[in-house]
Amino acid sequence: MKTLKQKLYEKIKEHRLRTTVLLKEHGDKVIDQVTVAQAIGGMRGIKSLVTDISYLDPMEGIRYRGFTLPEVLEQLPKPKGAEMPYVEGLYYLLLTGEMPSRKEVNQLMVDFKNRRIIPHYVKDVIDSFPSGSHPMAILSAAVMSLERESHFNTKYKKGMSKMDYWDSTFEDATNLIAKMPLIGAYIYNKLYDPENGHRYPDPSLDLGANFAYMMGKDEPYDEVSRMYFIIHADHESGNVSAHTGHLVASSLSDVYYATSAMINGLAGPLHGLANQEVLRWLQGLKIKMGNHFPTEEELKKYVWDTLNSGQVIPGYGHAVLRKTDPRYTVQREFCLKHMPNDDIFKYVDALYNVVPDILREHGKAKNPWPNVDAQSGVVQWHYGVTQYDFYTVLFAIGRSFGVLSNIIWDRALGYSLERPKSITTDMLEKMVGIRNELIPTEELTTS
Ligand code: HAX
Repeated sequence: MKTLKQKLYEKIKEHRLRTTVLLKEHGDKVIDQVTVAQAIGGMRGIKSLVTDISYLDPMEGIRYRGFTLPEVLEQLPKPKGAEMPYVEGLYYLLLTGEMPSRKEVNQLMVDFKNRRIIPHYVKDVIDSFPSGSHPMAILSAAVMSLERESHFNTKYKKGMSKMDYWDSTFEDATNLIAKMPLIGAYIYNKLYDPENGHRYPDPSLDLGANFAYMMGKDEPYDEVSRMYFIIHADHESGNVSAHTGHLVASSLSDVYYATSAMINGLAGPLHGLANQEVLRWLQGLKIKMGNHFPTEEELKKYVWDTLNSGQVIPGYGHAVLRKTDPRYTVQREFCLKHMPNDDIFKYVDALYNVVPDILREHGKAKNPWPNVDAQSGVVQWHYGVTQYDFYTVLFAIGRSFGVLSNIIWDRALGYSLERPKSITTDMLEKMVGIRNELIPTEELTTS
């Protein structure tokens, strides 16, 4: 049986030809245009990134390598009797585009287990953070401290062919992915459960179950972890975390620099941090309601009060999606099955019935439907992870699977250093005919 790395190399050799033909024979064909609104408005919708790992359809939601989330959850191999598949299998799928067999996943699990050691200095870095530090800042620094382990850097310094970049990047990426859950669990225990203390990994457990064990959480938190890491893994390449990882890696910074940067991008409240914001907002609602469950009118008032004070409704809206996020739906179904009477789930459910109509009436958000973050904190809270500052760390562990798979492929296909062109507001005004003064032509054309 071929290892994941051997299989990946076969795929890389096939794919390189496709990219070469596209570049050499069709490199000057136009695939998109850019409007003023796109240039000022965060480059929404401009087709300017290429990835085969995942694709986000506005109406359907995410597909990993062509598979919808329900298909991924159904078809990836699972531990005996489990509902949620092995996360290790997802890595195989993202990298190769093929659903792995149980044997292939077993082989990969051994590889992951061999890489799942965190050097002592990483723990020292975590331990040395001052109190009040956000767990995402600690995670980012912990990942950064591992940079000295980079195989890519060592080989690059010795002189390495561009055709071999992918190989040491694969080694770095797989080492880091295997360590991320351990780092996350260490941060959790350090910040919130020092009495339980640090647990060493259990070699008999898969990545998700071992994470649950190291967090000190009982079943079905292993299922929750597998579900969580899988649904957060990738959302094509333009979102802030994925794009940051890709951008930083495009300068040939190694995966430790790129992943730390990805984590920093994810830590914003408009992106990954929205999951903690949702819980904070829900807790605010609960406190306001005292001992009773809100009526529909009270819910509507809470939502309107948030909007009228100039804040966004966390967990709703999306830059690309125009329907309920399938990642929300996967978690909702899990809640309906395992925790239908959970107090906070009832709030989330009740809000789902009022928020979309209010956002429509409010008239700003292009997408009034819930995104992944509207549900994810609720599941964590139910299983005892009530420290909502930590939720984005869980997102980051999941997201590293997609970002790192992309970086391996970027290196394999020789994707270029990212360098879009900026222009000044004066130039923009001239281009649309607001100003008539002449602007030197070279300023409009140089790169
Ligand atoms: N509540 C209130 N207003 C909202 C809104 C919401 N949930 N979503 C969008 N809007 C507003 C925007 O702030 C914007 O207002 P201005 O014109 O005053 O700037 C307007 O509607 C148009 O925005 P849009 O085009 O619909 O959305 P964007 O692509 O600009 O932004 C966001 C997408 C996800 C950032 C946005 O919907 C938002 O702020 N949502 C709440 C935060 C959130 O849940 N973030 C997580 C998103 C999923 C994710 O990335 N997870 O990691």
